[in-house]
Amino acid sequence: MTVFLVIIVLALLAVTGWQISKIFQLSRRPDEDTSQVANDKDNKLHGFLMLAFVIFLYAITIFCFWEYGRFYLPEAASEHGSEYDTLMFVSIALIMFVQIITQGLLHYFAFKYKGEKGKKALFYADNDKLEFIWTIIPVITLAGLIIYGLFTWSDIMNVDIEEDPMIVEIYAYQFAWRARYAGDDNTLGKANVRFIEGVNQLGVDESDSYGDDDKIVTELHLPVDRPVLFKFRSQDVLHSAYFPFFRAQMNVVPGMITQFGFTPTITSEEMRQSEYMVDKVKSVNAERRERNEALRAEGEPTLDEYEFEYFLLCNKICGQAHYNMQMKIVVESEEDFNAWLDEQQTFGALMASQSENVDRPEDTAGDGDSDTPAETREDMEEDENTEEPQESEAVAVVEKNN
Ligand SMILES: [Cu+2]
Repeated sequence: MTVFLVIIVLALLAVTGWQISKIFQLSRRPDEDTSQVANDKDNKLHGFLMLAFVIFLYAITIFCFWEYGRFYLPEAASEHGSEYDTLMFVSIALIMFVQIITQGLLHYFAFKYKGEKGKKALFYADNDKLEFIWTIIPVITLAGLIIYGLFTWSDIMNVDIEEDPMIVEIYAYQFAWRARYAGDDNTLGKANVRFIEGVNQLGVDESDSYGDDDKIVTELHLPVDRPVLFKFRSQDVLHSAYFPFFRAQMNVVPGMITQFGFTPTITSEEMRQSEYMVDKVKSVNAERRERNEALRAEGEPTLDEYEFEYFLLCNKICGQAHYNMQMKIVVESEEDFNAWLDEQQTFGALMASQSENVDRPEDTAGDGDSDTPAETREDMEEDENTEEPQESEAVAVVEKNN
């Protein structure tokens, strides 16, 4: 019944609308132009609108640079970073220069040559010289940009092994990072997700003696001015290791090892003292203090004071807690770095402590590692009897079970 009434009301509304439109038609002045063809007045209006639109476009561009320019990253904290920034700047500057001129001309011509009664367009077939000019200039410019980009790319991506870079493994899993230092031999022990068990979170192969002096940590420390070669490995899904301050990013792919090398040039402390960071920290803390007042009024826990740290972030949406997948990076002097690294436990010592704990079953504290997903550990235990595991197969097992 209700449906029927609604249909009747809608039908009556439609009839009313139709009748009203008829009244409007009848009440029109007889001399009014009812033609669908644009007249001079329409063309003039649209010509001005075209001009107004391009002015709006330029105004909003200038506003965005003015208002949001502060969100640009500060000076790059790695050796290749300045090369990268220069390439970015040159490309953007060139594109913007051409864009501003061509967009402006497009709208200006639409305004200048707007339709007018009696005006006729000129028939102009072609002009070889003009066509040659507007083809050859973009070709040369683009070729230059591409060649410049390729040289920069190969410069950044090719790691010079002669420079003896420090080898560090970056291991990703849902939803955290681990770093593994290669130890005194600067060679990482072999690893495979099938070996993940107990405290062996990264699946380091115990039978490979290169792994004994490896050190697994939850915070990445880097000595300033020393080349580092990162080897990336993922336990589960695609992640992306993103080091914004060092202008570096590399996909972390299950079943394969990817790599990226860079040399950090600015220590965490130096970055903290830089003018850019002092201002930034000040403004973040001013905002936090303001928010804290509101939070206190609501009886909610307040926010801590912000202090700058470098971070490694995940830049691939890899699951629910992706947004929080980060690892602190500390860039420090060689001495500080060595002192910190000396304090870290080696993989060999870690495994020895685990077997001691197994001998004394009453304190199996080593297994309480909450960071390794429990289901993954169980999967690994099931697959233990397979010899010579293939990494890709092992990954498939983990993925299937996730
Ligand atoms: Cu991730």
